[in-house]
Amino acid sequence: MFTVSRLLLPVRSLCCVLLSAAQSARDEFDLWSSKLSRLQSKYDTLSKSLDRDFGPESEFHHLDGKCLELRVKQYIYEVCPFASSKQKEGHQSTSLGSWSGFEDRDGAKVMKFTGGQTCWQGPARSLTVLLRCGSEDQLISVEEPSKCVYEIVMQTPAVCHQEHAQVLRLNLEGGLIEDEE
Ligand code: MAN
Repeated sequence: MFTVSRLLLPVRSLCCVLLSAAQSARDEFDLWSSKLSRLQSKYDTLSKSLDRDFGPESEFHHLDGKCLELRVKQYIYEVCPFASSKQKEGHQSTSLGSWSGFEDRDGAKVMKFTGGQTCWQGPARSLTVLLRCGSEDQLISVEEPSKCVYEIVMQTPAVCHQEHAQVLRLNLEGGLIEDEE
């Protein structure tokens, strides 16, 4: 005998099949869309890094993401090349400026940080990092030649050239000769 419930049975199971197919399509969509956004953010990070100036031979690349510190008197100075700079005292942190790029000073490359915390009755703090050849990345000294204008000397192998190597070799050879005498 024909009943309405017998007719509804296949319709109900068809409905279940369709619902579960729709659910798995949604799950798959979510999975791929999260993979896509992860790839997008990796792509953004990489293309930002490619856009940045790490020097003609990428000699400054190893400093990206690195921060160097130096304690002078009550302050700790922090320089994060390509990012930020700070003057820290206890729990307080004062911005000395954000990365604004390399500049040329007297024929040498310097790192500039500008737009830091405004000085009382003075300018926005800014920092110039003077670069010297050295075997390790290290901050050497800090000065404030005028109020809230800072200068830090940093040594790094990134600025070492053939001439530096030659001077080292000559010094070493000189030392060896003296030792023999
Ligand atoms: C703080 C520090 C100093 C700066 C004065 C200016 O004490 O940031 O380096 O000279 O403020 O008022």
